[in-house]
Amino acid sequence: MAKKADGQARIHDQTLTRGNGGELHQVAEGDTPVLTTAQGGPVADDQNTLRVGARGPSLIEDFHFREKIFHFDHERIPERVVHARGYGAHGFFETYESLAQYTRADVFQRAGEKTPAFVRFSTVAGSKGSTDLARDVRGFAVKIYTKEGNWDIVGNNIPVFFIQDAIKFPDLIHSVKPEPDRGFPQAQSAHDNFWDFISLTPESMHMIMWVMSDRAIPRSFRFMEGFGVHTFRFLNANDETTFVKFIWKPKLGLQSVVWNEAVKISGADPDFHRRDLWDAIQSGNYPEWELCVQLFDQQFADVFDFDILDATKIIPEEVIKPLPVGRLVLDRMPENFFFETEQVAFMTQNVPPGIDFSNDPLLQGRNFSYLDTQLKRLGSTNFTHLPINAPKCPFHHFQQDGHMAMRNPTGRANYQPNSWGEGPREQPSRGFRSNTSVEEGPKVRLRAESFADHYSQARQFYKSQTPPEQNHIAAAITFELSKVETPVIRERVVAHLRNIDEGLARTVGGKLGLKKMPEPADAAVKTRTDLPPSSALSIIGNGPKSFMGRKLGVLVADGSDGALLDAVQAAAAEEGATVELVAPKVGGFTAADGTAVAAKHMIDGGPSVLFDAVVLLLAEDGGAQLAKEAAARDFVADAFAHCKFIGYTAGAAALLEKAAIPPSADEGLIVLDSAKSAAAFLKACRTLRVWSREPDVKL
Ligand code: HDE
Repeated sequence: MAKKADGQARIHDQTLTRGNGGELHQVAEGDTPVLTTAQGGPVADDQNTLRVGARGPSLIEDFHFREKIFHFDHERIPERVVHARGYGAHGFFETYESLAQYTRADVFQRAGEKTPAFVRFSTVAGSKGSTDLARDVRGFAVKIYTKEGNWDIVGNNIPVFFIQDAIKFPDLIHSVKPEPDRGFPQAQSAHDNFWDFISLTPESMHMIMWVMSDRAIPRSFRFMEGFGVHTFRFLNANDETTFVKFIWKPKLGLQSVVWNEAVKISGADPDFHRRDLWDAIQSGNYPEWELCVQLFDQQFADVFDFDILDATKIIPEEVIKPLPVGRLVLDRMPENFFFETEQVAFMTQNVPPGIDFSNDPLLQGRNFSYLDTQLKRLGSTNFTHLPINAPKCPFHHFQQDGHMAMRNPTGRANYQPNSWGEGPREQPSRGFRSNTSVEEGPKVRLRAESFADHYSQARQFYKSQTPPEQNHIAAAITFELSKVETPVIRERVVAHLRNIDEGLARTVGGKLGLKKMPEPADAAVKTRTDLPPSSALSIIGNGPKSFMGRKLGVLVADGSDGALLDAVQAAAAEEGATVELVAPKVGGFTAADGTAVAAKHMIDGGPSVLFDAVVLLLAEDGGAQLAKEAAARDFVADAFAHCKFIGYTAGAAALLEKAAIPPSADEGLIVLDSAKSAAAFLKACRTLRVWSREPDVKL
């Protein structure tokens, strides 16, 4: 009998018997628990409603039916107003060294200590059921269950944001969500409302460079960075403060897909990112990130080129080197998606003693919003009673009652001070203390002048990209604006681009077919051209050092060389990569030596966009046969167009020819004829893509 963690048993081995009407009933026997109503009453028949005669009307007296349908009708809770689509996993955070010098946060005191954590990754704009590969920012929300309360770093995979003040958030989100009159497009920023808002909001320009870059189409949650975005504060035991920014760096390096691939993945596997995380954790390949901090003091803040309270700015890693302080490992999937991932409630205001906020107006607004949203979504002030949200350290307070109260406070005292000697008391020495910075000034609605430069870091980001990445940014903006139906909006965006990079503006303007370039947008502060490129900003420059954690798709058919397949699989295992076989039939194929081998996908269900590199392991007959099949030709043509490494046997010649790929087109096409060549191929795959091919494929 399979047991669930909560002690309930799953029903799987019941006896089948025939009911009165001849239909099959499953009857509990032996250890199998008896099906009951929610009130615990045993159920005799779960197949038929109570009715008058076999063909008569149903009776409202049927409390079992009524309860079952009532509960079903209320299964959905409101989806998150943003970040609705997400996927989570459990793990732990391990502290490298004591950071007592900077913070008294308990989680940073002892080297080697492991603290439980839960992470939820998400897209922002799409509904709960939207595709994983939408062009979008990814949420990267981490809850660390420290011994002094939950610490949530509710971050994104992009270190800056669209707006500088929280009051603009509803406008931003309204503009990107489906347009209200027509109810579309879903999970897309490529439409008039979004670009209208953006073109009228110059502070968004730095973020726009990031979301139009490949950062917005990651290959996997496992291969993306996470950022706390805002400046926070550390407070040590003496209440001395240090400013801090948080960055998660993936152990397996950065990787994204290309846009044409993203579009096709959305069709082939809308759950691509979920499945990837699930597969990795279930197979024991636990994803890992290093937590890095950028630490600085007021003196640095005073001289830095930009305002450290402005969430549209980064502090380049070359200016303040990120210091690794711990690692996050995800090693367990939730047992139930709804119970944990859907009900988890992250809140920026969840900080333990030793961590505090800065005056970033975006962060201050968020600290208000996240508590509010939990009540709407989870329906009760008691959402902290849910196991996923409850602290794992002891907690005592006098909050009581409310909807769905799950705790049973005992004793007479539900207030303090009290004369009964009961209940918890404050502890000034251990408790949370805010930093004591002196704040004064007139009550105003005013954006600081130090927030006024909207283009310099946008330019720095663009200039820090490799040529293929710059091309992708231009292509993405062109694509998005091509979906914008109002010409003046397109022109306004190009006018902003002129303040970022003239070449980029001209490329986009040219590809859009603008008759005449617009004047550069009015800028409050002239774009700085002296900011040095930052190599940390490029994905290609921060890719993996091996093919570890990546997936190889091997196209096989009857007659394929089994020994060579073994060699490819061994070489992939050596790299730490996984292999999936794609065959004309999912039942598998018969290798040249007569062995029957099972496949994971049939060709239609396993297009090459699902893999990081592919092998065409075909005998001559198999190659000739597949050359006639559109799905097989697409498999090869897409792998080539997406600049992937392609290993192939001589038998694949006909297929390559039909897919219009010259066999020795470039160094990414590698002949496989021995175990040695298989190993060399897998080694070549480490660079992931043959970017030199891209100008020729002209996607
Ligand atoms: Fe959020 N955001 N946000 N956000 N956010 C929410 O809280 C909000 C912002 C982020 O996996 C909501 O529980 C405001 C920046 C993540 O459950 C809501 C502002 C960053 C998640 C909310 C921002 C984020 C959310 C909706 C402008 C990156 C998903 C559901 C000031 C640093 C967490 C919920 C999860 C979710 C408000 C801006 C990250 C409505 C008002 C900047 C990763 O409270």
